[in-house]
Amino acid sequence: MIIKTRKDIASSEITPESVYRERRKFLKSSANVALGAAGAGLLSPAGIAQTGDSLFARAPADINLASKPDWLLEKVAQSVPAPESGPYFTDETKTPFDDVTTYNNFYEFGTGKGDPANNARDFRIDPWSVEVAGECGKPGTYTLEDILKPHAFEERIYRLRCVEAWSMVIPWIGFSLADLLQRFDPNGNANFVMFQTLVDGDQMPAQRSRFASIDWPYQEGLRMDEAMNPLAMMATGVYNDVLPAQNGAPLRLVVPWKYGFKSLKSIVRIEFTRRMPNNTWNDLQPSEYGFYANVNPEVSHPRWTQASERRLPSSLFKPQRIPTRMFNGYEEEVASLYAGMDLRRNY
Ligand SMILES: Nc1nc2c(c(=O)[nH]1)N[C@H]1C(S)=C(S)[C@@H](COP(=O)(O)O)O[C@H]1N2
Ligand SMILES: [Mo]
Repeated sequence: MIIKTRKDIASSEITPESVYRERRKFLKSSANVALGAAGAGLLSPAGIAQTGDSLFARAPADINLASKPDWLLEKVAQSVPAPESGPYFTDETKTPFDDVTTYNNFYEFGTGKGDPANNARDFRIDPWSVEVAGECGKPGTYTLEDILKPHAFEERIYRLRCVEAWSMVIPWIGFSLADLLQRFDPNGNANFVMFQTLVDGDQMPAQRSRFASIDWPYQEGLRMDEAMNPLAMMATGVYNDVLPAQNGAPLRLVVPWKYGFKSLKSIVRIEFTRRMPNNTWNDLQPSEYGFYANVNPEVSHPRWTQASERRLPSSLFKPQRIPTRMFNGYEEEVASLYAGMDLRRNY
């Protein structure tokens, strides 16, 4: 049986990808010269952003990685599109590959939107391992291959809403986080699960900076029932390829109903905990970034409204302001997780 998949008509295939990227690179670097000065973001009182987003901070697009393991490429190539009928698909216009991979938040590589793409060129994901710890039956150190091998990959097209009020539509490749967590036999005390990003000052320049105000590792947690919701995804690819370093290679969370900062990149540690874990943004500015961080148009950030968002690509000349939806449009899937909770208090 021959099935025509969405992959067959991916825009990245209409122009050969390398040609497409080279052309964009050229256009963009000319634009940067003219507009670069406008790209410096607004620092918050704490001296660190979630800044208001900077419009022009861009870098050349690339798949930034020292190498891609063959077995991973093969698995990614075998991924199938998720059914269009459910929440794993949207027919909203996808944010182009180039924007997805050059407009990033990944503070380990710098706070500018273009810094991750520029500073992560030779990022190494081979070898990679993940430590699993805490309230579970199968703690230990697992190689990336141990982690990924048993799972069939699928492509899911999700909205990503950053707390800074911009958003994208991204075709991720991966699988439900629940399927991974179950393999470690979380026990009855596992009320939360906590994730940590790699700490490696050799590869991540902001981690060796004396000025970084983040207490590395970057860490985020989810309540166990949130983590087990099938919408929560472990992603390992984007746009039919492995993840570029700037998007969180080789393994990242995608929690589409929450602000982007919960979707932690380049995971090296997973811990099941009894108590609510600390998390990076909440530690920095508790009044601005809560543990839950559910997308909610009715609860403003202290310094800006969350009622609408700038959908990328967007420019000064062709702005795309759209209303923000409750739980980022995934209300049907996740609202029941918060039944009876005051979402104004639990922001
Ligand atoms: N380790 C780590 N993970 C991170 C971040 C970060 O700075 N460090 N930024 C977060 C924020 S604020 C957002 S909006 C998303 C952005 O993901 P993207 O660059 O793939 O679009 O990554 C999240 N994950
Ligand atoms: Mo974000």
